[in-house]
Amino acid sequence: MRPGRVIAAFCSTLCIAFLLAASGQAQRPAPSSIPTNVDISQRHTNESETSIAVNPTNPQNIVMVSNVDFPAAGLFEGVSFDGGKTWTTKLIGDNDNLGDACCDPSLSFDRYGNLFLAYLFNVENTLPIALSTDGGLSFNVIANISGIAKRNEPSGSNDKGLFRFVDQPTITAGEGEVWVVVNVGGPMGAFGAKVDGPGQVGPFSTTEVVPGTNNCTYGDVSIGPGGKVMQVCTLTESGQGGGKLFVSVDPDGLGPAGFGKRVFVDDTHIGGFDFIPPQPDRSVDAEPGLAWDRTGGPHNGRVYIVYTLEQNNEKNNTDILVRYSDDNGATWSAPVRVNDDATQNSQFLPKISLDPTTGRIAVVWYDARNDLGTGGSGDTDGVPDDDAQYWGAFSSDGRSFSRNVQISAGTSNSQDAHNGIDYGDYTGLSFFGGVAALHQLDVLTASVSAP
Ligand SMILES: [Ca+2]
Ligand SMILES: [Ca+2]
Ligand SMILES: [Ca+2]
Ligand SMILES: [Ca+2]
Repeated sequence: MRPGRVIAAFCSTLCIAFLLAASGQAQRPAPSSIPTNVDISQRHTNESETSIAVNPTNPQNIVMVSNVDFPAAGLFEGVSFDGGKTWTTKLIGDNDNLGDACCDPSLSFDRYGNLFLAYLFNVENTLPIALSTDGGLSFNVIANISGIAKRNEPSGSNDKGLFRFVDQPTITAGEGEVWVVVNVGGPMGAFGAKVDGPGQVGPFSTTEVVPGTNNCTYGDVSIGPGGKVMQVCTLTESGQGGGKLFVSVDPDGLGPAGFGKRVFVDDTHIGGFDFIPPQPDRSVDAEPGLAWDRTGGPHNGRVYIVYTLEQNNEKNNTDILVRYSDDNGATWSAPVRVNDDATQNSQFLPKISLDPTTGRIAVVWYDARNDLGTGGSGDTDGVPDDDAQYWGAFSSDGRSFSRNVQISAGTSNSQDAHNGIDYGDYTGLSFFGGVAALHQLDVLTASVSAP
């Protein structure tokens, strides 16, 4: 969660009596092409900032974790073993063995069926990492990183740089590694550990500040072929005027080389807190995401980046763009606009996921295209561009995308979310076996089959 969460948490405690299901503003019956939306939590309160992961050793096993507005300590978790039809649900991190979880969950399965969870505590400025080896039914904290150790010394082995704060961790596993990046109070910190099998995770012994990332945040991390690692972040972490995307690569993963020189990708015109009509209180950042193809397929080694672009600064016509690199991030393709609407409305909070069985990518985002302020299924209030739906598209190469599909059955807005942070700062997506499992604001999940 971006800075401001203390105020948001305070508000959500006060506002609890007013909480309503956010997506209850559905208007006409949804067109039949819209996939089935499942309310996992059945909670009255709103869940935002979801992570979702499909178990590659059993794709019927799907796990999602999200923020909750109440209680103050806790994350909501849903676990399915039937491909998302039915869910076992509970609160975790509510002062259980995961401690007092605040927010910002990030999930990743690896090919051994290990499920990693990174999140933030309510109070402590440390970075907890939890592991589940039973498909998400139970977790244990396997690391609690408290500072940046000297390179190649175990985290916490000296006292250099206890974190002033930690924000928006992202965890990913693959190629016998698990990596997490997190804003560590200015720059991005990156931490990796070796993974040898189910439950066999080494210490997070590679700890470093990514060079050139001061005030660069709200990013993502991806593992490429052979275990190299890329992180992306957006500079600056505040304001509306600009957000420059930079990527950095550690060419040997857990090996001795560190992250190299940063590479500029684009100026998104979206600052760390850019206010747009559908997210007028919380604001949005460009929310860049990475997906690296290590399938061995035709585009093996291609890394994709998704982000939000504001076409003209503070005009609120934001779009979802994808580029790709075939040279480990040194150069990037021209951008492709993924949203295929003809409006000037806002698209925001994109997420990307690569199907490890095919190498295809899925991209999803919030989309206000159907809110022209003239009523109808995409407009709750007669005001243009303040209501959004959830949309998505697929691609096999990052050059062209499928026709966009509406995913959410309903239409919602930041007011109806009754959430201290509107729609939140991100959503969840996991693409596996031709099916994209995703989770959006307030408990709706959907599985979309790629065309
Ligand atoms: Ca390295
Ligand atoms: Ca802007
Ligand atoms: Ca737009
Ligand atoms: Ca409207």
